[in-house]
Amino acid sequence: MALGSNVGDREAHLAHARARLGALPRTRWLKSSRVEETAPLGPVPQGPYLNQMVLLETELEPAELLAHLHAIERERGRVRGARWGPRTLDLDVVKFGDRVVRDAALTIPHPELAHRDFWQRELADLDAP
Ligand code: PH2
Ligand code: MG
Ligand code: MG
Repeated sequence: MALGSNVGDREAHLAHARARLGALPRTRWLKSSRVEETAPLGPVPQGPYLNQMVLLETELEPAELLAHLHAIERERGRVRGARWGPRTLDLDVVKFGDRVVRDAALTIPHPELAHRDFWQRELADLDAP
């Protein structure tokens, strides 16, 4: 699960997300990566992000997990604006075990997975002992 924030109190948004993810039903917190400040990607001019990866174990289905993620994003005042635009909190499922999901609401693995250096670094953190 990837966390991102580039509006408002970015640390507080990530901390809220970690607390809520750790308390999801039928879900166990395993570990988290470093938090990195990253230059904004994409066509929209915006401020730098804080990004972090967390590893969870869950019995939730991907669509159930996604519904929780959207609720947590809304708790931090997330407004769905321009695609790739600035956001208080973004929670993306980048991998879900070996599951492959391709529907209108959710694509797993995340299409940007191979293209984001910081995600690769953060995933490596989760692999480290
Ligand atoms: N997310 C985006 C758009 N651009 N840039 C960085 N550095 N980090 C992100 O998480 C990010 C982004 C859309 O989700
Ligand atoms: Mg995203
Ligand atoms: Mg997202």
